[in-house]
This record gives sequence, C-alpha cells and structure tokens, in this order.
Amino acid sequence: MIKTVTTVPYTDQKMGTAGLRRKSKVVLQPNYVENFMQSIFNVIGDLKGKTFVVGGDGRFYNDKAIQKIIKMAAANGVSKLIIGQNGFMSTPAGSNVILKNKADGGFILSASHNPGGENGDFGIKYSNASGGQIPSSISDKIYQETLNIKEYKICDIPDIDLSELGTQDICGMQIEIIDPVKDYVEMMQNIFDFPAIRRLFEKGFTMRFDAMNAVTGPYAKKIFEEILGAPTGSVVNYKPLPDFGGLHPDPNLVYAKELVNFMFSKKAADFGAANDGDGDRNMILGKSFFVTPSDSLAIITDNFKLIPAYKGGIYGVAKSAATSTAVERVAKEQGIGYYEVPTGWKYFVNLMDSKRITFCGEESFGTGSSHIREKDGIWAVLFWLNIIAATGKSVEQITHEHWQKYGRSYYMRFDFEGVETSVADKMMEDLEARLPELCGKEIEGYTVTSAGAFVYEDPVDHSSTKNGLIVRFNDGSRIVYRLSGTGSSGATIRVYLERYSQTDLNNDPLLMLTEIFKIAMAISEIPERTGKHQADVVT
Ligand code: G16
Repeated sequence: MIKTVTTVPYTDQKMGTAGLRRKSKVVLQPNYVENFMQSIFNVIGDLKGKTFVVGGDGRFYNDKAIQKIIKMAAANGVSKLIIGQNGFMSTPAGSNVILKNKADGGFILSASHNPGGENGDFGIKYSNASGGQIPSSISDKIYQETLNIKEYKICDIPDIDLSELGTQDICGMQIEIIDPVKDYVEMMQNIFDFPAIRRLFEKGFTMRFDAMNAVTGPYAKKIFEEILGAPTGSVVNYKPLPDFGGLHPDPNLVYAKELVNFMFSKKAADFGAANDGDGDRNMILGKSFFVTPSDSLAIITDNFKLIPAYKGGIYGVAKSAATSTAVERVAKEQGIGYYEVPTGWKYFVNLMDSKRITFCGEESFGTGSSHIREKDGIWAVLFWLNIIAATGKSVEQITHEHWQKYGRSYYMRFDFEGVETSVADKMMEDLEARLPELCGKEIEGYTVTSAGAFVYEDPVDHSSTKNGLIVRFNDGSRIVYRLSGTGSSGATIRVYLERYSQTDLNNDPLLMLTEIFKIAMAISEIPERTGKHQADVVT
C-alpha cells in the first residue's frame, strides 16, 4: 500500500516565527503539504518507534491536510500518532499531550491568529519532544531539505474516520484518537484554585469569553461554563468553523471588535477575554478597560503566590525583547531571574527546561508558564480569574494598584503591513547601519543612550540570534523595530514604543507616545520609504 511519488521542490517552504504559514491557495498547490512533511520526516531520519501528536485549529484544509499527514507518517515508518478527535487540538493542549505521553513531537495545523478559509491562511507548527517548537537550527535543515526534495512516501488508502475515540491500525501504524479537551482540563484543575473561581461565579460575577469561532470554543465551554459555573452564554463564538465565521481570530483591540465593543458598553461583563485561532494567545479586558499583554505578564508574575501551583515559588521570568519592561521591575522586586529573548516562543523553551524561568510572555498577546512549552490562552484567562477570586478586586483595580507600586510602562505597537519585502529589508539594513551615530544624541528632548541590533546568546545551547533593532533613551523609553515572521505575503514592519512614568499613571497611551512615535518615524524613514504615514494596525 506504500506508494513513492515523484515531486519537484517549492522554494518558499522556509518556516517563520512559528512554523510554516502561507496563503491557503499556496498550500493547495499539488504536493505542497507532502513536500514539507516529507522534508521533516527525512530530517528526523529513523521514524521507527516514534510517536507524534497531530491536531489543528479546525481551519479550512485542516481535514484534508491531516489525512495526508497520517498516510505519510504511516508510509514513513512512524509507530504511532495521537490525534485529536475530528482532527482538532489547540496548540497548548498539543504541547501537553506531547509531554504527558513522552511523544517525540507533534504537528498542529494552524496559521494561529491569521484569518482562515480558502482566501485566508493555512499553516503547520512542528514541535519536538520538548513540547515546544523546533529551534531554528532544525528548521534551517528542513528548509534545505525542501529545496532538494524529489519524492515522498504515502499510504494509498481511503481517508480515515477521526470521529470515534479509540485506537486502530493504519498501514502498520497505530493511531489513537483522543478527546483533545480532557487532559487539558485536568492540567488546568491541577494549577488553579477552581473552587475559589467557582465561588466567584456563584456570587454573580460575570464574564464574556470570545472563542472567535476557533479551536478554544469547546475548551472554554467545558471549563468556564460547565465546570466553573459561568452562566450559559458567557462563552461566545464557541463553534470552531473552517473560516472562523469570517472573523479574524486575533485577540486584540482591532480584530476582537465584537468583544471590545461589548466590554466598553453599559452592558459589559465584569471580565472579558478572547483567544486566537489555535488557542495560544489571549486578551484580557475589564469593564471599559484593556490590559496590555506586557502589563498582564508583569501582574501575573507579581501575583504568583495566589495560585496553588506556583505558591511555593517560581524560578524566574522572561519576555521577548519587544515586550515592555514592566515585568523587569517585578522580577527585580521579587528577586527572581529575568531574561530577554528574541520574538518566538521557542526561545523560552531552553530557559524553562533548565529551570531558569517559570513564567514568560510577549507583547503579541502570549502569556504562559512551564506547565507546557507553548503560550497558553486559557491558562492566562484562568490566572486572571484566580487573581480576581483571591483578591476580590476588579481587573482595573488590580492593574491600577500594580502601576501605583511599580510605575507604568505606556506601550503600543504600530504595524505597517503589506510592505514590499525588499523595501522592508533595506529599511532595516540602512537603519541598523545608521543607529551607532545616534548614540548620545538628543532628539526632540530625548537623549539616545544606546542603539543597535538585539542579539541573544542562549545560556543553554549558546546559540546566537539577532532579532530586531532597539533604541533606548535616557528616561527609560524605547523604540523596537522588527519584521514580522508570521505573515503569509509581503512584509510587516512592527514598531514597538514604550515610555515609563512613575507618577503620570492615568494618561492616554497614544498621547504619551506621540513624541516617541515621531522620533521612531524620523529615524527609520518608514513614511518616506513605504509611502505609509500611518500604521495599518495599532494595538
Ligand atoms: C508566534 C510566536 C510568538 C510571536 C508571534 C509574533 O505566535 O509563537 O512567539 O510573538 O508569532 O510573531 P511576529 O511578530 O514575527 O509576527 P503565534 O500565535 O502566531 O503562533
């Protein structure tokens, strides 16, 4: 039943920040998925005795791609696949299943927060036995393999029914179809104080969780409504749909508009939250109040003692360089380790494995801990609910008290999308070359204290990664420039701005950052080079 099929390479199968992400129409090309998967299998080498976890966020092509992966895994000699029922599994749940079963890795079919459907994006995230996504050293090898691929192996059998739980034999390979929600729920119950959160809802506390018609709907329904007792209807858009019902499942102020409008209306619930396509991102809202992901990480870290699983102590905390410095002040106060890494959750994995950190987070709506090796949207929501249950305070109160204690990092991100790749690359290259001249200079009243590329030396594997450019000013303000690694066409220039104040705590972030924005535009020449005088997305 094993067929060897001749193929020709595609030249665009290089993985970005988190796996391979392309327009669905690109992925639909003949042998596109097959070439990519065969390249991975070739790089792994001997697959005998190996077990992998497979699932996806349910987006368009999830069902077709998963059948190809199953048939190819069997043909390539994989011993076992653990598959989410109907091909569904969130990214954090997948990481847990890998770790719990000591599997050799896993594949989550998702383009994360990117829109889905035939005209949207598709993607494949590949994790290794750590439960986290593979390091660049391996993805580089896979890319080289994709450029030379000549054939792939596949079992020539009809599609497999993924709707029934249990085990079966496919072409000599065992497949086990599991409930993707069960293990994840158990893990959450072992971390958080579920009885306390339940009591909070019993007292009439209200929440709205927007699953954005993506993978977390079934997880959220089970946890928030069934187990914790949030009123039925608290979880909205809970049915995973192939095109996410036309929603752009990116939990931020721009794309989670329905939730944001509700939470800023008179009818607002006490607490609001959203997750992204594959369930690893989160957004936290109070009544007419938004918590930046950078502040969320700082607040979570400052409150670790309130959570049963962490009350005995945490190792340390890490953030991506582009994330605000709010958590750095908490780490100093708590006397715990603090690390700054490039953008990409995979850079946290070594720090977690070596017990240097327990918590980590990113400005891009990702927060998590060493319970798994991916960021975890529902975990972050439960963390906030647990803080609220333990303190009796509102989201706004908790955040304001945090600012009073530590000062506030005003922080915003400006995205310039759809820029021609060559223009964006040249802009970054020229800016990097000019940055050393800025050191010591005063611009619009701000003195530049340092300016240059962010280079990370991993303390565990000693690899070195360059990611973005950082300009620091004498008052603690910063500008970070990066090119996104998760887009599916053209380039997106991200400009991250931060300004710190110990006294001015209730101002408008946009007003506080006006001057820094002007400086950021002037020194990068973004408007002149891209023709864009305003960002396409501001979060
Ligand atoms: C991925 C990574 C994150 C990263 C984000 C943004 O998230 O896992 O670590 O912060 O992309 O990347 P970029 O700025 O390069 O677009 P996800 O949720 O898309 O898998």
